[in-house]
Amino acid sequence: MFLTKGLICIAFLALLANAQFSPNYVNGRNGMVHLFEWKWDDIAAECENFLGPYGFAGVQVSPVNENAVINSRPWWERYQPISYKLTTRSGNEQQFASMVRRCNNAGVRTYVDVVFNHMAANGGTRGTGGSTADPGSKSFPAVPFSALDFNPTCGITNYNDPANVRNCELVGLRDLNQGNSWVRDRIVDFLNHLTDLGVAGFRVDAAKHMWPGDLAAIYGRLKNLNTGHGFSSGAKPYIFQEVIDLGGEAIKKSEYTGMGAVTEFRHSDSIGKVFRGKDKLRYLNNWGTSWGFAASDRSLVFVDNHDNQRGHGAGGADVLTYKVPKQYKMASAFMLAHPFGTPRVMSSFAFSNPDQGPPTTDGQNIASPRFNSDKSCSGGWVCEHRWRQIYNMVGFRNAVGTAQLQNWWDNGSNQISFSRGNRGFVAFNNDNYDMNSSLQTGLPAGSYCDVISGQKNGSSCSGKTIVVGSDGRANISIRKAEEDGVVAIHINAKL
Ligand code: ARE
Ligand code: CA
Repeated sequence: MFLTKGLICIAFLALLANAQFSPNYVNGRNGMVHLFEWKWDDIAAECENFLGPYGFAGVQVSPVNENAVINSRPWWERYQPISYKLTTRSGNEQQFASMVRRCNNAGVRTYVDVVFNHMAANGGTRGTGGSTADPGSKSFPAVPFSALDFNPTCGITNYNDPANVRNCELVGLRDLNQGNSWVRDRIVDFLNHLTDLGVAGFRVDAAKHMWPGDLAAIYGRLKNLNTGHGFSSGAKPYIFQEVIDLGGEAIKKSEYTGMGAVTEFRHSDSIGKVFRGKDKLRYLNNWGTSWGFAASDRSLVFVDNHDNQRGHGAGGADVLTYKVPKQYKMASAFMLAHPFGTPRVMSSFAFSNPDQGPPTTDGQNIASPRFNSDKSCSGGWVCEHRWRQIYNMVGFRNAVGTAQLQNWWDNGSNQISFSRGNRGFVAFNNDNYDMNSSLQTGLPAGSYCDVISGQKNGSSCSGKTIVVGSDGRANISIRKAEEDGVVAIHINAKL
């Protein structure tokens, strides 16, 4: 009894020592973007040409390891691993390594979506790196894994039974046994190889479907980040685990928050309901753990992700996506202006069919995004991160830094405003009537450029100019018919 308690205690301390909750961003930067299905060469260029200059701190990339080639080339083939060779439709290992280097040089950290709960499902016999496999007999020779490395065949049918969720197959994907030492070694080698290449952390796919104890053992063996890429010595990979916990199931995110952050799906769900008008904006005055979210440093927050924007995962009618741009930009601006959590911006390709893969040149090879003169994308890429209302809010977040949320105001309904100390101010109108109020901005007197409607260019502003008086107040007007339902000013946008 005593011995067991002692062991548990030691295990817990070891776990704490290895816990990693910091995204390892370069100082002064904030905000991650998921460049879903982009090619490595294109991401490298994006880090240099756009993400670095506009203050983005990180990029989450699609799975890097070899996946099953599925005939119609749906996006989701990348969640069916064939091996841990770093060859996918996004590029090969050399291209990935070069991308990570170039992004780190531009001040942008890389986070890899790592899939190690399972391998490919039946039918996934040919890999993007030329390897072959036979999922039917659980044979993946390019790792190698054989039937001994997998859990017995059963399907996930009951989210109220943790053993069923963790030991059975998610939608038929061959379920690895992370309790097996050979399996653990292969996973640890894979993750440590990525760390050697200079990545800053991992999104752990399907973490809910793995035992927390197995994950703790794996995380405990991860290398420190590569100091040759500018990380401080002793820094650990940032870990954010995909645990969908909207309540009502047996598995709780609290089983995972001791080891890393979790993807906070309640944030996505709640922000969607609020900005769709199903909840009042004034209720946002206690945004954070009161809404059932995990602690701020354990919450990776987002408006939508690659699953729920297309009805996969915990997708539902309330999720906001690029298809409802006004509300989407308002919700994104709120997420980026508010101090809660580690925000991730989704960057999508346009789709009508939820299975549809990214734009290609020939049905097989992924096409590069094309850029318009206003910085937006074309060629099938939506590039929400290149929408002025979104990238300028990343700039806002960097400008306000750690300043406290102050000067909360609301009209009792759907008009709200707040400041971040004396460094930034933001106001929203989601009411069905105009907003026109004198509000406390917390900012020093002067003229400021609204970074939502425009851009500061030298001493002029291409959008609305907001004049803050010596008492810190400004007249804020957002008409209901305006393109955007939000205005934002900050200290770096002073004219
Ligand atoms: C595809 C086909 C399936 C087919 C399978 C095998 O769509 O019809 O059976 O291949 O041939 C993604 C896609 C899947 C796709 C899979 C493999 O979304 O459609 O299957 O790739 O190619 C649960 C999990 C959560 C998971 C979501 C999607 O808990 O981990 O389902 N999300 C991650 C990724 C996905 C990815 C995978 C996991 C697999 O983000 O992109 O799948 O690697 C409740 C529960 C949730 C549950 C949800 C949906 O809300 O609380 O936990 O999410 O229901 O079941
Ligand atoms: Ca599992």
